[in-house]
Amino acid sequence: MLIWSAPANAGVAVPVTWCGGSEQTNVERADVVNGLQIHIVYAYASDTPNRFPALANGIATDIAAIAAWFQLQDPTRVLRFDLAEFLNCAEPSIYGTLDITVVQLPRAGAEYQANATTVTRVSDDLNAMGYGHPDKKTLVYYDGPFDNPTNCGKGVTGQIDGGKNGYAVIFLAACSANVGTGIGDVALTVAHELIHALNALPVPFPSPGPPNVCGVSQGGAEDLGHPCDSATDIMFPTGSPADKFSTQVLDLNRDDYYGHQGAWWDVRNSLFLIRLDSTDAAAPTGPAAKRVTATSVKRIVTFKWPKAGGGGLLGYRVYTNGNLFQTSNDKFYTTKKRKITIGDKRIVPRPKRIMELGVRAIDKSGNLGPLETIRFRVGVGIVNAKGKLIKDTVPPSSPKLKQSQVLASGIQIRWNKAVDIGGKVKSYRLERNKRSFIVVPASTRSFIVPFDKARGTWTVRAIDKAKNLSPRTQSLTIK
Ligand SMILES: [Ca+2]
Ligand SMILES: [Ca+2]
Ligand SMILES: [Ca+2]
Ligand SMILES: [Ca+2]
Repeated sequence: MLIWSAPANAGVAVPVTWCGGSEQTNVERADVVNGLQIHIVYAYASDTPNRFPALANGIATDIAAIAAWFQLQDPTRVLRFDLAEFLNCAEPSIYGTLDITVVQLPRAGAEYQANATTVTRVSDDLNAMGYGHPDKKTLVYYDGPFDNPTNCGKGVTGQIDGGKNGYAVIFLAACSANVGTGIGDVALTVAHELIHALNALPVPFPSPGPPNVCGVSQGGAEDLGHPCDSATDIMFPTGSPADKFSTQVLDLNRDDYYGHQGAWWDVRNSLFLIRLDSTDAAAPTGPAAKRVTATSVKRIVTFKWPKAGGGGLLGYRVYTNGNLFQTSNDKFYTTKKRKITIGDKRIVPRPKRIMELGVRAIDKSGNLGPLETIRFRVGVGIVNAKGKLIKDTVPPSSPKLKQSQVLASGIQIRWNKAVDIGGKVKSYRLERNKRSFIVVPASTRSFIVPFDKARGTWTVRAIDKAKNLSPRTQSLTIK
């Protein structure tokens, strides 16, 4: 468990040595922090030198300075960063253990350099490599050519959850040379873009909205994404290399984007912030992996899971093929249900296709329980990484009743065979008034009910080897 505490010298840059040393990896390290978090990527164009070894300590120093400043602005909150476990690390600051991944981008710098498309291209390429997890915002230090020397970064607003749009990108080529000083425009820009990425000041706003956003009235362009009332606000549209954290504030007067009273999104509620005012630092337990399961009928998939433990449970986050099942611009996605059905215009489960389904519990302080995922082959069952069936969870199709016949010995109920895509039909269950009357082997597809027992409503269900029961046939009522 990590202990978060306000540094005594908050607001002053303290050099941090990154514990990874020269270690570089382009895949994320195992998570050690429970909660929605910010992951850092250093990404360089394929024809640009990798400067990460020279920048690593500076990135960690800047992040530590940002966190210290943030906590000074609001002692009840601090940004939650993705940390990793590094052995034999002597650095006392937890920011020495930031999980920073190093990615050589697939394209040459010329393809990233246009200001209008840099963020899209960089994030698309990182998403294709597996970044952009729904529980993470991604802070990218982009190193490569960039054609707007006055734009040091961009944070994407419009989405409060993490995921494939949850990016803040720093354009190192346009920033001044003070990366890693913990002061000056680079660290301030990182803070500014991260706050945007936590969805600060997304347009449009309800009316009334934030009172101080830039507009024609302030003598500037119609820039509703920033406050214009004071250059000391961290979200002021422009900065200078001489700016310092000690003179910057998080939402002057607390009326525009942080801790305000308005009806629009408040960054202070972001679950990417650790609640230092909460006594609940424990992650939920469960849901138990063994009982996370899915089944399907035709093209409707039902995904279900057992209850998680731990106090203050907010609900469950559900993922389909690596994306949140639902997203919203003004709510973090959770459901209190323990089952969802998938199959509409948005997601069409096709028979035999594999879907990856995941679930994890989240509590009111933003602590996340373990992520449990299964791979489900529609119409078949749960499969392993190679696609091999490990648990048949899907019942056979429903058999169809045929015309029954009156014989000398009784009434013969007849049905057509059912199909089980992943396995085999093992038997049929003849039911009277929805209760089992007899189970017969799969080779049998008729049964003669003696006249004295024939009164009632009759249905048939198929059973597969895993004992899954099909839906009922249409019914036959004998009076
Ligand atoms: Ca990680
Ligand atoms: Ca304000
Ligand atoms: Ca908890
Ligand atoms: Ca089956």
